[in-house]
Amino acid sequence: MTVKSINTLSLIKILAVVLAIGINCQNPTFAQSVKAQRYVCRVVESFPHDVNSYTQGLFFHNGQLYESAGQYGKSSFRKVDIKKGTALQSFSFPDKYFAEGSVVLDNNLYILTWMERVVFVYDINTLKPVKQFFNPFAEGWGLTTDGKQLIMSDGSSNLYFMDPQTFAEKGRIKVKLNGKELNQLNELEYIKGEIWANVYQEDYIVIINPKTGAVRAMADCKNLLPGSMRTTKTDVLNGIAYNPQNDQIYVTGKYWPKLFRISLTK
Ligand SMILES: [Ca+2]
Repeated sequence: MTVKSINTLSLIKILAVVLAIGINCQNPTFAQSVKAQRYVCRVVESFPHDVNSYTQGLFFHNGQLYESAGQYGKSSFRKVDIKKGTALQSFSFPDKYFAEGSVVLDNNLYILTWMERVVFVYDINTLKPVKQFFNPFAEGWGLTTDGKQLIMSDGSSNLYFMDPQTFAEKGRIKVKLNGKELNQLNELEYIKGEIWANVYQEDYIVIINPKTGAVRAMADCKNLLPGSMRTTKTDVLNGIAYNPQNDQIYVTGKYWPKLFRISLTK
């Protein structure tokens, strides 16, 4: 082998590596191998929360907190007095519906049902029914919006971007934590260009890149609700709401006696 041929071979190898890196940068698989930053949830302020609410959806609209709650025979939607933890206005669902995530987009309130495949739509100002959609997926879990599309979880590692006019799928991402698929994505909140998600039965929240599905960070929330406030009925962490009016984030859990305004620290 001549010196020239070695150089040519080396050049080809270098080009191949450069090309591979270039391709990987475009490839979502590469993006999903990012290692998640770790944060801890800290309580900034505590509020009372209805201990009988099996929290499924939590969000702010025009500075007002709203919550949907699940379980057959107990599902409800309420406009919440955050200082008292009581309902200013509310309605219940027929026993056959298990209400899930909820969100408002363009004054339409969307509420998912778990396995009934119905998506209820109401006027958020009057809480009067507007229409219903068929959920093309077998289950509905969490719901949020980026201001254009609805973003839905179904208990898998996928997040679906849904057309608010038709409830047809417009796209999806597969969520990966440290390169591995992350299942059981539950309540959602779109916060400043990222999707925050509860993971069912886990004490942490993940922060997801909506383009690649990569988890950019995870926040440990296991110390939020003190042991002294837990009973045999206390269920899992669930419910994230962002209030753009004060730039603050609120979280709670199913049958939790408290709702917390939180900050993340390293
Ligand atoms: Ca939410």
